[in-house]
Amino acid sequence: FNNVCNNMEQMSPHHLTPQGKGEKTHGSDFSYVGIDAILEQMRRKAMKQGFELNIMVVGQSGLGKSTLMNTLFKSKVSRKSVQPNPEERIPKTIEIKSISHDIEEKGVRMKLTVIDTPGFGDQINNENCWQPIMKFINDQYEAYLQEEVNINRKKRIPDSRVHCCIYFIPPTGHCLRPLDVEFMRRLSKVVNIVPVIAKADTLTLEERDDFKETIREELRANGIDVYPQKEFDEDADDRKINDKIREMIPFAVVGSDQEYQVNGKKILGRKTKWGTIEVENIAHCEFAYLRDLLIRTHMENIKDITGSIHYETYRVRRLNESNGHFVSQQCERPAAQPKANGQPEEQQPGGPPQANGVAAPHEARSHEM
Ligand SMILES: Nc1nc2c(ncn2[C@@H]2O[C@H](COP(=O)(O)OP(=O)(O)O)[C@@H](O)[C@H]2O)c(=O)[nH]1
Ligand SMILES: [Mg+2]
Repeated sequence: FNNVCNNMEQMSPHHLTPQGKGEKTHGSDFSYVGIDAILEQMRRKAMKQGFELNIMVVGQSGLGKSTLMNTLFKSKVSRKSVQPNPEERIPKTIEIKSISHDIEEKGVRMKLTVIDTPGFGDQINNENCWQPIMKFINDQYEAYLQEEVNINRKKRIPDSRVHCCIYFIPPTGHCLRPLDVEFMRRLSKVVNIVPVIAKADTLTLEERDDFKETIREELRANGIDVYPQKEFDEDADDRKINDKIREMIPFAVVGSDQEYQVNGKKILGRKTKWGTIEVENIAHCEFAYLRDLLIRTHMENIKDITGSIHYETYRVRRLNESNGHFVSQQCERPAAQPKANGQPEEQQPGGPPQANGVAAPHEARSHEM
């Protein structure tokens, strides 16, 4: 079957007659169309293009953001393939900074970009400290939009949009701070937020569970919709899987980039006087759940929601803005002007046309600049 595919690729287009594959593999079965082969086509395309994911980390300095990202790269997802390069290790962060890693596993390539942000809320007055982060996210949407509306569009638009923002909650064990609420309330409208409890090894198991429950309640009470958002579940299957995740959020994580030997096995862990915390061991902390959500189970969905909900909201609003501008200029001209193609231009009754026929959900998911 693969051989047939390869041969077909080398042929010139006029050789691509319907007999190509169906005839050979299903000689007598005329009802076979070959739809199942589309999966293989998609797989081959995906293998060629590789995958991309942009993750942003936000939280006060010292909460282990940089460490956790190192953990992600060094943990099983990437340990085999990424050469530990001292320059690539993430330094103490003073500005918003992106670092990309190319990871390859079983022939599948992935570009994982981490956007590390400086300590969020480190100042005495933290009013509006979410603004630079909001601006960064919107700037990436804008860059994508500019590429999209460009007459000479690139075949593949470089995607620097933030697909997901991991928000680090300090392990106080009490409740969310007003700052946490404010940040997540605003940012959850423009980006997928995945909250985590940082340095969960500083809480007892009981404190951890209580804190998680409290945070879930507070998110609900403040109307903060973190990823995976209920309203975007597509069917009952989605709902079942995502409900499980929603019951576990926020993940209580521990990060480390130190390797230790435990029972002859190499593990990433934190060695204490009382023993070693294995970060990838789900009996010890929930780092593995976070990694699985981001990469193994929900990566495509995280990117889908970024494109079809968050970016779309931004796009519709921006195009409506410029459309309004365009219409106001148009009103000064006579009613029917011949267009370049000689057809009279139609005036739309009832105000300005929507940029793409979609009503702008302004109130529901407003993007702030
Ligand atoms: N106890 C504990 N310490 C951690 C954890 N993650 C990082 N640290 C330590 O916390 C300090 C700050 O970590 P860093 O990653 O630079 O924090 P950032 O400022 O948020 O990027 C370092 O000394 C880390 O070794 C963790 O999960 N548990
Ligand atoms: Mg840092």
